[in-house]
Amino acid sequence: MVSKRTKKKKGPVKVITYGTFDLFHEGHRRLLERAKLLGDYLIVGVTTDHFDEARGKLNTVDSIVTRIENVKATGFADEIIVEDHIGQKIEDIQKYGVDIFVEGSDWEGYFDYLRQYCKVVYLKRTPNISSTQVREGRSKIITIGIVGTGRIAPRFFEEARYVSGTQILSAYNPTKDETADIFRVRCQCPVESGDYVKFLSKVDAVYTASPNATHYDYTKRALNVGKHVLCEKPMAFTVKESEELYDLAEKKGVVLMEGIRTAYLPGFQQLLNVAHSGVIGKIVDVEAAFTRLADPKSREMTDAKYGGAFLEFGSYTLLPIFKLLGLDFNDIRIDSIMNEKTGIDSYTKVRLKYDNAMATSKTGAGVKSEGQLVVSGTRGYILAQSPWWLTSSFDVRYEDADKVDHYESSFKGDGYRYEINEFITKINNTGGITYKLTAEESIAMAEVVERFMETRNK
Ligand code: C2G
Repeated sequence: MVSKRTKKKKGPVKVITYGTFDLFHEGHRRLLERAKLLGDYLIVGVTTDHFDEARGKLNTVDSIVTRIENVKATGFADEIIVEDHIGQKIEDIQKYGVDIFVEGSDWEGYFDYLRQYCKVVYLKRTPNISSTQVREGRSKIITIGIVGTGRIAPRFFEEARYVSGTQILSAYNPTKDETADIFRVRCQCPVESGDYVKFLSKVDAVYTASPNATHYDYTKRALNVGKHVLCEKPMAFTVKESEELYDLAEKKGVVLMEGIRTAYLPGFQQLLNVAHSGVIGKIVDVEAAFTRLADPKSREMTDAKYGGAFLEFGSYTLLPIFKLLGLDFNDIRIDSIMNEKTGIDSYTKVRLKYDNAMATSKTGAGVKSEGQLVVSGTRGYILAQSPWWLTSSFDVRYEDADKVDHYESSFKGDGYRYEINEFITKINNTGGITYKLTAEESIAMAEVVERFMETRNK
């Protein structure tokens, strides 16, 4: 029986709608205009960057402030709110006493679950206009060539599909070997061999995914002819080389980014922000570990000069250390256990001492340990469990063991899409160096790499 208390609501008819409203266009304007006409009072929810990232919208151009201003400027919204989490629509409808929920017809059916709270209306989407089109019209498609058709290349190729505004045109491999064939067939993408200069001439940017030893050279040659470069880690093996590459990129006015995937993940960014926010007090120690029992025949397990635990995985472990404690360490100690047969370091511990803090990087290739990141502070600590370098969650813990703040963040696919997105965004909008991994941080990594190689060679 329907209770007599379910009576008709008095007052103005309230309508609510949500969107990113990036690069505000006629489709958005018409949606808001028609939404307003459905009632007396229109509430517009504008999404935060963080929420958009979580739902897979990676390349929003305008800041939330601009997006809100643009909605406001239409004059249709009586109230503007911010949408930052899943499930918020249900809360808002009840909180604001909403009568009608409106969304464009591209969402047809998707929000039917809201019908138990209010009326749900899908308005016909304005044809032939979208933020993606405006974005792509504003900035031309950036073509990328992949250097090296090894294991990472196909994964990178697949991830690039999720970033709009870019297209992988071809790959380069010095010889027509088996990896080149596998890549060509799997990705349906041409592979050029032999002439690197010719390959470079056809693309705007390159992603260097060749063996470690060749990163510097391929990167330098690409920068020299004015190509943007996203280079796999480690980009260089000495401070001099690393500095030279960043200077060259600046001189040529192109973007150079070191491809340490973790640096660009929303979850890792959140972890850094939480650590810096003071909730764990002053940061006193950062311990980061990455170990892998890789195929004994693989390059990282056999290349005595450019493979081994530290050169393969050290970029990951140094990243949170430099991000959280900075670059002014005053002492460094490097210890390795060498594999006598292959000549690689199978286990390396790097200890850094700062004025009032310390850090440890533990890497293993053929030695297994707990792969975790622990950031210790004066009020609590952050624990990110393996695989923390593909950050999707972490905990903040305190003296009171019952009190745990758990953070979850979106992590999609292999995680390469976030660095590709940052790369494309930099090329299109701002140029220069990303704050997510600065040239100074990248050069400091090369410094530790250089010291490691000196220590190892002794
Ligand atoms: N829209 C439209 N016509 C277009 C483009 C967009 O009617 N040519 C509508 C969309 O259907 C949506 C609104 O404009 O209702 C905002 O679109 P976006 O900014 O793309 O936001 P969207 O990702 O659809 O966010 O919580 C977020 C919302 O659920 C939807």
